[in-house]
Amino acid sequence: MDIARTPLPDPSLPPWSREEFEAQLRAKGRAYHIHHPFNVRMNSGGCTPDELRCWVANRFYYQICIPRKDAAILANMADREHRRLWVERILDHDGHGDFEGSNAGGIEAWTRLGEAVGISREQLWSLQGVVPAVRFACDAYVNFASRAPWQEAVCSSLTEMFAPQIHKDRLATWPTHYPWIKEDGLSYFRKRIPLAGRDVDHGLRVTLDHFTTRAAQHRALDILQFKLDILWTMLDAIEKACQ
Ligand code: AHQ
Repeated sequence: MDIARTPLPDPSLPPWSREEFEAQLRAKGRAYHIHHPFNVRMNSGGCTPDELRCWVANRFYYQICIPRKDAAILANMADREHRRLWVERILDHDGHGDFEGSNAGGIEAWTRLGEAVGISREQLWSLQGVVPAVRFACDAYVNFASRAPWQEAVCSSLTEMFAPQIHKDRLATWPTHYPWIKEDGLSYFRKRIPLAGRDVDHGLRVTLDHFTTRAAQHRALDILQFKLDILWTMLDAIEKACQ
C-alpha cells in the first residue's frame, strides 16, 4: 500500500540541510487539524454536548489504534536503542498496573474523558459510535505503519510536532466554554503535552537521519501529508456524523 506522491523534484537537486528539512516538515503544520473548522468551532465553544460526545467517541478509536500502530513499528525495529525508546509509547497508552494515578495510561484517561462528557465506559468501549470513515482512516494508519519501513512509519508520527498546541488550546478553552465537563476529564490533554515533546525529539532525529536525498526528503513530506490527511479526514467525518 503506498501513498500519494507529489511530483518528484529534479533528482540532481542536492538534499536540504537538516535545518531546512526540519523547516519543510514543520511548514506542513498549516494543514494540521488544529485549523479544521470543526476543531476551531469546538475550541471556541461552538459544539453542543452531543457533538462533543460524538468527537470523544470517535477519537477513542484513534486512541486505541495508536498502541497497536506503535507495536507494529516496534516489530520492524531491529535496533535495541530505538526499541527501548519506542516501547515507552505503547505503555503511555496502555498504562501500568492498576490504571490508577500515573499508571492510568492514555486509553484509561480517554475513558475518563468519556465519562466526564457523559459517555459510560461500556458505551465508549463498545465502539458503537465510531463512524465508518473514522475507522477507515485509523485502520489506514495502522496498516501503513505495519507495512512501511519503520523509519517511514516513525516519520508519519511527526504530526505530533503540532500536537502540544492543540492540547493547550483545549485546556485553555474547554473549562470556559464547557464548564459542565469535570476538570479531571481533561487530564489526557494535560499529560500528552510533555509526552508529545519527548516523542517528537526521537521521531525527528530518526527522520532527519534517514531521509538523506532530495527525493527521499520529498517522500518524507508526502508521508507527513498522508498522516495530516488522516487527521483531517477524521474531523470531516465526525463533523458530518455529529450534525
Ligand atoms: O493523543 C495523541 C497521540 O498520543 C498521538 C501519537 C502520535 C502518533 O503516533 O501518530 N499522534 C498523536 C496525536 C494525539 N492526539 C491528537 C489530538 O488532536 O489530540 C493529535 C495526534 C497527532 O498529532 O498525530
